[in-house]
Amino acid sequence: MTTPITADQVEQFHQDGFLVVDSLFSPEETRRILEVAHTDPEIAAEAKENENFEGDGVTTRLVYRPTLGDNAYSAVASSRRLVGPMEQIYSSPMNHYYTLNMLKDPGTGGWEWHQDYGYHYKEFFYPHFITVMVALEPATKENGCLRVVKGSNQLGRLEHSSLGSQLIANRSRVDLALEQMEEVHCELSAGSVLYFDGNVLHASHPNHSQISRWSLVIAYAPTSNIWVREEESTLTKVTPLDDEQLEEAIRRHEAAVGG
Ligand SMILES: O=C(O)CCC(=O)C(=O)O
Repeated sequence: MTTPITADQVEQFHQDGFLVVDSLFSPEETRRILEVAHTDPEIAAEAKENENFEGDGVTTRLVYRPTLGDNAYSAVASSRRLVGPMEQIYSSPMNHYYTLNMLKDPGTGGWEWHQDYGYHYKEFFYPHFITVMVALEPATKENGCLRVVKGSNQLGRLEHSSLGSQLIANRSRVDLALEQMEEVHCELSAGSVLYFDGNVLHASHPNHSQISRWSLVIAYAPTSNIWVREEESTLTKVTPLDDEQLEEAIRRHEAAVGG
């Protein structure tokens, strides 16, 4: 199955800086990937606790993966279903930059307002940078769904400074953006996907509910973007996987974790 987005959706992405595509992955695929993640010893071993200070000091748990591998998360990251819309948006093949397993369990933390290109302009010449959130569980206001400022991609890159483990966008500019622009709570059903531009301001509240909100957060840049650091990049050009290859990769990972 391929899921091309329409020309209107491409335009909407460029205008608003984000786009939700509902049910890109089926409930069954999502359930299986979540189950793999729950039984994956690598997740338990590699989960980091970040302190993204938001006043209440709870930590944000995630696994950072700078490269693609033979696992279900990388297969999702490389799937044609997920990558096709980005190739349409940028009229370019895509490089994978990193994948995060975001482990937003009850009682874990959120993120202060930032732009992903606020971090990654150090690596990329152009602000052509895109992040994709794949909901493995429903994301709601209650469990700390992502909040975006609609149209904030038009502001360009704002100044960022360190706070705890995070870089945060200049507070007075964020306040002005929130005054002038609309804040959108991106509630997602499991299997739905949020694409957001590298310059979109985004944040999320801690998860104060009893319901977990695991997701994959995957960053890409079109291959036409220029890497500007001296050290070699871990960028990998994505060869899009068809549905059968995605299914096989999920099956291999299930077998590897004893599913
Ligand atoms: O998962 C979240 O709540 C936020 C993730 C995020 O802001 C990011 O990866 O840049």
